Amino acid sequence: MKNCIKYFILVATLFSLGEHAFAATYFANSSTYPTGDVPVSVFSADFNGDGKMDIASANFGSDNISILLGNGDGTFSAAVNYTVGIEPRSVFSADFNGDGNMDITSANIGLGSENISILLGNGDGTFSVAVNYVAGDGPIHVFSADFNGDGNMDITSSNYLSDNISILLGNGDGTFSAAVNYNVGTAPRSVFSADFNGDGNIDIASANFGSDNISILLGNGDGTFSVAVNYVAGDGPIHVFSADFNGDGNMDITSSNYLSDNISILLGNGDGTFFTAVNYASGVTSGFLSLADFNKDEKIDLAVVNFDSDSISILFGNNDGTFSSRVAYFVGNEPQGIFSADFNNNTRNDLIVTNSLDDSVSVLLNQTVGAPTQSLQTPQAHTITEP
Ligand SMILES: [Ca+2]
Ligand SMILES: [Ca+2]
Ligand SMILES: [Ca+2]
Ligand SMILES: [Ca+2]
Repeated sequence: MKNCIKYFILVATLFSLGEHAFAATYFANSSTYPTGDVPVSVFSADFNGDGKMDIASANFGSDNISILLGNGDGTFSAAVNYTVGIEPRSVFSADFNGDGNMDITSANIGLGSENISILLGNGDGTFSVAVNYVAGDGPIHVFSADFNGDGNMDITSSNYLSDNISILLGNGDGTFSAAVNYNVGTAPRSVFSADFNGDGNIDIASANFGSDNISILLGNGDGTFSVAVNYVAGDGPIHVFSADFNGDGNMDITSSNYLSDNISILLGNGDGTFFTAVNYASGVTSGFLSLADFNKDEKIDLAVVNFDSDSISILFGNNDGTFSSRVAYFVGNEPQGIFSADFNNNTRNDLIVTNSLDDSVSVLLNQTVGAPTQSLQTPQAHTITEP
């Protein structure tokens, strides 16, 4: 938890560095790699400890995770697959047993599964056989943070069919306590954690596809959470993500809204409450989001996949809570997962996108011209890669 806070302070510091000349940004859709069947979610971390970012995709159609090791130049090794539960819809990485090796978790929504898989990393890019933990009904998304401040990474899942989230507290050895569930809105499609009220306790947000809102659950610091408070978003929110969009030190929220083709920005008041959503057009059937500084102006930007239009949209942030009009890039067929990291070690944030109909991932290398400055990774990546 302390590391999360440290990171958020780092973000605030980077944002305070001031204006930089705008550098034109574009992405080269440089390469595509095969994965398992119907990859719907992707995460990046350094699984083999060589300083080069690797990739994990959750493959809904083949009940496994594909691991593609990065070569550090934007290319990747062929996928190696690991079996998880039935119909994984989400993948996330953190070090669950504190051995310095990145581990993996997936949320498996399939009937007869409805669980969370844990695969411990061996540190060489290989993983143990999955161990599964019961969650609520229809776990569809998974996120990890330290909810009770004991230094062990915990897990939360959004349970699409039981309208709640599960909390599984980590024991620090790669095992987890039984799930405790908290009610949220209808058909929660994703979860995200950050400290929304600045009390040092990690809080949770869920994007509720069925009730068109965002649930906020404030953390008590002991692994328990307050009753959810809901905020209106666009229609059919799929992904919720948090960062400080206006540089006031308060964590803000964004959701991508699948049925209204836009994203919502909800600025945080710093006490766990949020302003009314402001929406920006993002593309047809917007799905998963990734946040990073893509044009190297040290203001956080937003990338989102557009399922039906086979594209992604980038909206550049102005660091005052507003965003530019979208710039679109075509990817493969029916993109679903997206994640930002620097895959070729040039201090620019690249993107990986899963093409669910093509059984592949596309690597989009950031071609921004301009003097290299310090890279700003996504909050998601930083929160989980720090020991
Ligand atoms: Ca690596
Ligand atoms: Ca580990
Ligand atoms: Ca808090
Ligand atoms: Ca803010």
